[in-house]
Amino acid sequence: MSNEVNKAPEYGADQIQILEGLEAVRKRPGMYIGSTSEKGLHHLVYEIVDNAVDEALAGYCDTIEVTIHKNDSVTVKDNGRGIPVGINKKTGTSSVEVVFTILHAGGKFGGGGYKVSGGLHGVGSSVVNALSEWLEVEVHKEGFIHKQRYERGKVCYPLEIVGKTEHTGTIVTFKPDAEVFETTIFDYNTLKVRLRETAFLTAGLRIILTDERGEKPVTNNFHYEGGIREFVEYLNKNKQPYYEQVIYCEGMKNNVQVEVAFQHNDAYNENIYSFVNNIITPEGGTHLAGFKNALTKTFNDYARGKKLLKDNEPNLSGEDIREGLVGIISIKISEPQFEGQTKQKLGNSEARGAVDSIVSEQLRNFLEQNPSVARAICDKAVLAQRARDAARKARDLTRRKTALETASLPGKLADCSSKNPEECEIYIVEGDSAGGSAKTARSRATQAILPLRGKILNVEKARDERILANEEIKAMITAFGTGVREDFDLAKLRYHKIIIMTDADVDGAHIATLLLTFFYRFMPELIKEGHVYLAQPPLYRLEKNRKIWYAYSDEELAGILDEVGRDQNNKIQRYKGLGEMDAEQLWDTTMDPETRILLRVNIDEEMESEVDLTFNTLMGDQVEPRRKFIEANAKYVKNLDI
Ligand code: 0RA
Repeated sequence: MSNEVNKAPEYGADQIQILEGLEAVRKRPGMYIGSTSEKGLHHLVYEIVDNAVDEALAGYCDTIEVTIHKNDSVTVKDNGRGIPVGINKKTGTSSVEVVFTILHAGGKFGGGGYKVSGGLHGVGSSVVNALSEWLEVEVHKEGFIHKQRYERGKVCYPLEIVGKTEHTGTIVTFKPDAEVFETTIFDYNTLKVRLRETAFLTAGLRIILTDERGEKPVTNNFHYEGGIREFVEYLNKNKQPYYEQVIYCEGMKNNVQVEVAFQHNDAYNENIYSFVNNIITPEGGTHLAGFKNALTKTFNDYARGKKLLKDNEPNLSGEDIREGLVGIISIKISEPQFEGQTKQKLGNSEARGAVDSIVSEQLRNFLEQNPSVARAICDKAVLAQRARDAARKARDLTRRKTALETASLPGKLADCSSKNPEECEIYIVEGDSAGGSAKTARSRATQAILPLRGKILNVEKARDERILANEEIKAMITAFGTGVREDFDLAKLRYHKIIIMTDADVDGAHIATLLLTFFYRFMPELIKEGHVYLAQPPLYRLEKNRKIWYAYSDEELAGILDEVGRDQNNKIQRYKGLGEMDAEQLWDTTMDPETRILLRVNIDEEMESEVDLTFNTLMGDQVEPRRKFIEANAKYVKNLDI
């Protein structure tokens, strides 16, 4: 055994500073991992995984195993070279200890010090350590197993040798500190979505996720030799691709490593996800701008050169070319700069040039070599251009018309009397009869009712001009007051709560999904800012000895029956729809702000690619995934009114 490794810990000046560093993390965890909510909790896992991914990017690791244990601790195991175990000259401790106890500059969310993948190992490990009840690291390296344990960031014993090994790699197990986090229970699906994404972004890397908490372990194995090409195929799996190949460009320029993959499908919306150092950039930035510019320019040049666009015809717009486009842009850059209010937008100008020039050159070659694909995309763009022209003309017409009619509110809307949007809510109600009851039941001052007839148009399957001509959709847009897409203005929102109230059955769930899809595609800010809710009508009414109970699930009904006794005095009614409730019942169970249950719909920006996929899965014919989605994406909020 080496003496070096077994030196007693020294609590010199450096050590004290170290403890103060990790104390700072414990005092203001949000600064280092964003938040102490469920989101921050999951970030702990990503921090450790990202270090192992760096080892994979360096070419030394091909498998990462992530395991959630029964006691809510998590193990991340990689087969890389292992964190160096030698003594660090500056601190006199092992490098492993340095990695886990010294706070590296800035911290991921603290002022500007963003993390860099591909080179700077170990950033973030100390933050995870500081925020864990305990953390154990095992390094397999140079024939030995080296181990160290920490509790709330403090070293329990110096790195010690605990056995022999023939392998190399790093195994980190940690238990998040319940004193720090609002919850310490990991959500399998959240980790699954993120780790699948990480695997797509790192071609060839295998990530195995296992959950040991249930009766039987559950496991997922992510491994994509095709990398982001397979990511595009995955995102397009529920759609009809417009041509067979996924178009792929890669290269390195100005110290920016660029990878782009895309493919059109026969739908109308565009879905491009951009990443910097494997981290999603929900607001895009220079890399995305470079890609869009290259695409627009290259296709216009090609279409002109091949006379697919006549001299007197205008250029295709970027939007025309991107209709139905699914794409991934992944760049690696050593010093990313993030801008914008949420620091989610890439600002480095060299990224724009690098992506633009690599995509322009390689796409031009691709189009020359694949004329039938090139032709198909150009034809699609020309069609999109014509449709957009027609839509513009139609919109101009309606704008002029509404100007004359002074933009009147829809006739079916029973508006509330208050003009203060913060206290106003609008119920979007399935069916005229339920709409009638809701109008009678409502609190007129603050609750508006908009009944919808039948199913609304599926916006996944129609072009904008048809969608915006649809009566139900027009009624919602006018009632909300915000406008849509680039005209959207949240400040004009007339109701701060938009509440979808549909029957508690399969059709109701379908209508709710159609509405959510419409909001998501045309006014996503409504959902992101937390203005959209689902009402929860009861499933059962129980009457016994002139007393009444309502149950919102089978379990709840069973609970109530256990309490009141199961005998023939029970009168149980199962509601098949809102229409079966009279106004008073509807008020008591579903609309009274004092007692109702609302589910707030939220979208995690980090999960957007999955949300998008879910939306088009949901638009298929299966009912079960649709219900599950709605349940998973809406969080219970009771008596939201402050
Ligand atoms: C620095 C240098 C070397 C490896 C690592 C860091 C390393 C860090 C982590 C974190 C998680 N897994 C990791 N695997 C490796 C190279 C050491 C050498 O050259 O032997």
